[in-house]
Amino acid sequence: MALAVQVHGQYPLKQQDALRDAVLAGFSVSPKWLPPKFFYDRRGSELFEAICRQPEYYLTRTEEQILVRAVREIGELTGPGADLLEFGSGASHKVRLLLEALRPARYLGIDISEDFLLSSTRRLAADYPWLDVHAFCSDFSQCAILPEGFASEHALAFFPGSSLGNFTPPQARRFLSELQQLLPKGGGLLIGIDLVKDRKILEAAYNDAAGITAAFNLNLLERIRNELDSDIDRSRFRHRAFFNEIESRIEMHLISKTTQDVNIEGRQFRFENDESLHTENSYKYSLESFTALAKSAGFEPMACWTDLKELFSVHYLVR
Ligand code: AVI
Repeated sequence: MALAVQVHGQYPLKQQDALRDAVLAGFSVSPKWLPPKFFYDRRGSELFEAICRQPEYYLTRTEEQILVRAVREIGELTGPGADLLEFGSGASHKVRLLLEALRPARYLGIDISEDFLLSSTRRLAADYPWLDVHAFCSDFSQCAILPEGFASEHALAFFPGSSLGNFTPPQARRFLSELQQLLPKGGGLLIGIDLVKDRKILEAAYNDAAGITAAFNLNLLERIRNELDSDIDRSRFRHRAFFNEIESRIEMHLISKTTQDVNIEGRQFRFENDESLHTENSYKYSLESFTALAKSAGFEPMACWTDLKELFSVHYLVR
């Protein structure tokens, strides 16, 4: 019976150092940019959970509907007793849809947001006393690794939410091939991928009427102000998100409302009026382009499920 969560490895990360290095580097180039992994402090993780409940953000509910429909088939494909490894586990909501049908031997939640990871896995352990629950705080955008002893024989990696879309295509290929090498022969990857669609639907999802995505984007500046020595002021920026059709990605930016100088760790950075800080890409794939990517990383596509409108897809790939 699982009474507690076993915490592994890299925990705690030196996130403050990583944030400082990324801000100093990203603000020194033109166009200015920051990697999206820094969205996820506790407040950012909570805002992301709120985004997932917005009516415009079809991704979460569509993926959940697909998983509910496909779970029995997934269980037949994977069989019981696996190590279930969830990358970017966040609130560990979606995995709950799989647990009863998959009956894994162990669950490992992997996330960059330390306290969020711990509270979510603790709740999971309390709700599923038969499950052996583990937590691994890790920045898998740098390198996909696992605590020792995991995925040695029977493993299923779960990477829901189209989080792969936040990697550039070369980063996505590298991550998939690292993951492929971590899995035992016959090990599987169950992955959610958002699909290219009408620009209106895509842009609405990243510009919800309640302003939650805007708050999520602007929280990055709050985080810089709180964690670094900085006077950056979120009220002097606005949220912008649009679909870049050529690159097949939603881009999120923070736009400076004025010409301003921002101080960070003793250095000064000039933002011109309307200048952008590029904070996120969210790549959208076709079924064919994702399958080709997965194959190029060494995976064999075994099954794929979509909703009737083909908004979202879930793929089962094996090593
Ligand atoms: C986590 N990731 C897949 C989300 C996405 O849709 O790219 C993050 C997000 N950004 C804005 N809204 C949601």
